[in-house]
Amino acid sequence: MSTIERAEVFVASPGRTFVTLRITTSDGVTGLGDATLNGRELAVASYLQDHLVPLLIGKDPARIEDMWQYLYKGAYWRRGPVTMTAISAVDTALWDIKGKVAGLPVYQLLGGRSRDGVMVYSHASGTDVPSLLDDVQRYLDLGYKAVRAQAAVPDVGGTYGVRKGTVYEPAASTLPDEQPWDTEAYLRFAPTYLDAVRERFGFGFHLLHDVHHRLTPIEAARFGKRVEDAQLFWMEDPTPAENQEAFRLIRQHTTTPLAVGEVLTSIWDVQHLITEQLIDYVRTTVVHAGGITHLRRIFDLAALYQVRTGSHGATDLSPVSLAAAVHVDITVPNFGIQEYMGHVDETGEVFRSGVTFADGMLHPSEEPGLGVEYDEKAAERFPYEPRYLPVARRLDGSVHDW
Ligand code: CS2
Ligand code: MG
Repeated sequence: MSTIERAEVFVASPGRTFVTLRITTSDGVTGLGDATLNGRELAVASYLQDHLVPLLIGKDPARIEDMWQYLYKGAYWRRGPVTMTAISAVDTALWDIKGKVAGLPVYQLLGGRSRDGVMVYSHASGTDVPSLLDDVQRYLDLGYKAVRAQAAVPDVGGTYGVRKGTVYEPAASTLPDEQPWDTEAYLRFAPTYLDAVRERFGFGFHLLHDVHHRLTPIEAARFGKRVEDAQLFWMEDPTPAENQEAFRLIRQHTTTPLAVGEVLTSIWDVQHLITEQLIDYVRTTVVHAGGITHLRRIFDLAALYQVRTGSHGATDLSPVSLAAAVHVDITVPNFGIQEYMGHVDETGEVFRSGVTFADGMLHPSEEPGLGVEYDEKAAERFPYEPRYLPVARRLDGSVHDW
């Protein structure tokens, strides 16, 4: 029987920071898992290196479900982003190995294709409405069928989601950048630029917007109602989702579809959002919600309630979890959309991925496993650079949700 012989944890910053787990079996088969948690990455690296790796050595890599249960129940202290990201990385690496041993791409192990490709959306942004409209045009010209729109709020410095130059990376400073936030200014301005996008480009593509946890439930209800004419594909993270009950209030006031889940890390964290149909899309990911094994559980629960998938896929998710996401997305019956920002060139020097983009869709590699290789020699050229995500403060100086 093949056993797990080695498990290595790599922390490097090729364009941005990624934590990568590589498991190697006694037969020399390797598997990769993404263990990146933007702004708290060393916590996961240590959880893996100091607590999980000693438990992996000598185990049967084929027993994926058993390993998941062993690491989840065996911790005693359950759930949360650090624990679940570490378990996700192990799970994903074992699926990669299983695919390589079987000589099949992972999606074939998950039931095969349900669709020809995985529709994606990217991030258009602007420091003002004209530059936002130019950016939307750019993505439509690239063939995207779905575009997210975010613009800076005039006279308020820190608006979420506005790219600086060619790359969007919010974790950009060695200490948290404190950004001002003015809810009323956002509520007055954001609907106007979403209307401007529809006025310029019409309704022949999907338009998305990320509120990024910034509103109270009643403010989110007001925003959702105001933007109904823009016919959004979704309004994302309208209010912090720890209070799942809040979405009932939003639901009572607006038909704008709701998308939640990128910061949620288990089926229990989205259970009521799904079973009470408080959301339309669930945004949980391979890298933060327990790997392929647990994410499929979440998506299967969602399918029972006609909630569709819409996994997070910003650049702080590595090419490993993006590849795994596409293998899951191409198979699930209730697929909705996949976020895809694309990674910078330096990232591609370290992660060689077989995922391809065409006609507004991503397509999985046909290589056995996930179809991603990690070049640790190249990674040595990009040593770890600690970075923090910003903190938002209201105009009175109190901390707000970033
Ligand atoms: C955002 C993320 O892509 C999104 O929907 O919410 O970019 C988020 O801000 C980052 O992943 C945080 O690191
Ligand atoms: Mg988001």
